[in-house]
Amino acid sequence: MIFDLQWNFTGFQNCQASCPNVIQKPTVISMVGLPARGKTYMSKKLTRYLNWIGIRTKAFNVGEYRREACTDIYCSHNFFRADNVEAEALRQKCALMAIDDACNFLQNGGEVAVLDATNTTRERRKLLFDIIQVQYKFKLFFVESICDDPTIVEANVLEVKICSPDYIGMNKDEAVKDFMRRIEHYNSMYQSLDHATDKDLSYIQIFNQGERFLVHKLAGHLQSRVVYYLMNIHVLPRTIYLTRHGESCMNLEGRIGGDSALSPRGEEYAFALGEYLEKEKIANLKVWTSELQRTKATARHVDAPVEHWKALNEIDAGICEGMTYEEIQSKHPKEFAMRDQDKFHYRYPGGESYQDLVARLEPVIMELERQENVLVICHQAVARCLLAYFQDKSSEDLAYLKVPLHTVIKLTPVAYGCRVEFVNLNIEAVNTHREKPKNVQPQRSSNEALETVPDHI
Ligand code: BKS
Ligand code: F6P
Repeated sequence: MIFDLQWNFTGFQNCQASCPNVIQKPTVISMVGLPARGKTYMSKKLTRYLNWIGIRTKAFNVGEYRREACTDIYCSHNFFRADNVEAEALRQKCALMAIDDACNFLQNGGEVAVLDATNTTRERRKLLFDIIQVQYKFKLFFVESICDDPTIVEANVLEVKICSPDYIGMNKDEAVKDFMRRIEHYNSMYQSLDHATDKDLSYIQIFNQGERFLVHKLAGHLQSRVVYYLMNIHVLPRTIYLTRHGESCMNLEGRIGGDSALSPRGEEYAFALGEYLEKEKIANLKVWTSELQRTKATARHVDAPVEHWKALNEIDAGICEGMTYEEIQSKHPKEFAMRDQDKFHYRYPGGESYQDLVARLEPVIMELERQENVLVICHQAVARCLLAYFQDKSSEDLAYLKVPLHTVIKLTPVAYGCRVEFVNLNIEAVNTHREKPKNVQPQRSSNEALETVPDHI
């Protein structure tokens, strides 16, 4: 297959948020490792991150193909015995179906496919290489998780494996026992990636949940971003509190942007936020605000060290800063209509788009991944972008997420995702949410509109 201009253009469009000038070949990221090594955890988390930064990514879980293909319910670990010829044929078939779907995805605008399977034999990895790299000419990057600490493996089995559809109706101890035997079957055939044998492959080996890393033949920008991300994540229990500043004076007037002070009710919220966090009794809490006075004032009663991030400042509305939506609609009707058309990509003249905001917030997300308990005090558009990352929301939904004033969003990691609770601190505030209007009319592009019908006429 040849990557012609057509493909390049699509690829360019899809990844422009993260890498405006780089045109990349599609990549398959293939997990490697015994069961209960965090492969699904990494696959899902990486997929969520890459999609959020604007790289079209999808995970393909071979276990799900197996459960689909086996009409009978899962019976036991015996399915995974090395000498179970019939089952092995079925498992091979499922792997091939997943690879096929992954490659189809990449031929139809996808940029990264994550293959979530054990891939623990050299033979299976050779098959992957022959199809993905030789036949399709895609890039192939292996991510191997190696864990020799039994307490880590056990924590994984207890947290995610015994709740799997394979074990519905089985008691907990039996399920654990069965799963441990399943791991043993894989272990009897396991061949780790190896410096001598796999000298031409691109891969990362991760030991004991990121205690140590070995990176081999890193090939390109995407792979280095994947490695950087994996080196920053952790599995420690923690809570992230996300909130907007208390109601501001400009909120009261319905004006966007600016750097106004808190309203009296906003001050009340700042006080209530301090009380709420005191009750939560969070060890080593850190507070991050933007550089705007309304977020700094909202942090005033929280008893924890505060850091100010320029990257957390509200979306820059350019020529519309300080206006109400009504004023924008009357003074810049074309612009106003265009924003309703495609709110995520729309950039205010002289200002920013939500897409710009995601790029600006990427370092904040990376640092949040590294941290433990953090309270982030920010703004409506910024909070939508951060929440979209944690909730795995598409860019179409992102710009319309509901993030009301005077509400704390509590984010706690659970299994493969994140629990989200909205805690309203019961202090009245104006509503700043503007719904997407129904029946949005198709618009011409910005340049066209400006050339033919100038705004001031
Ligand atoms: C529930 N988990 O290396 Cl960079 C419990 N389990 C634990 N071995 C996990 C996932 C869901 C996460 C990782 C991991 C694991 C067993 C593991 C993990 C892997 C790589 C990195 C960080 C964490
Ligand atoms: O209205 C408050 C505010 O934070 C403005 O400063 C900002 O321009 C706006 O919300 C972002 O929300 P939306 O993208 O829905 O206009």
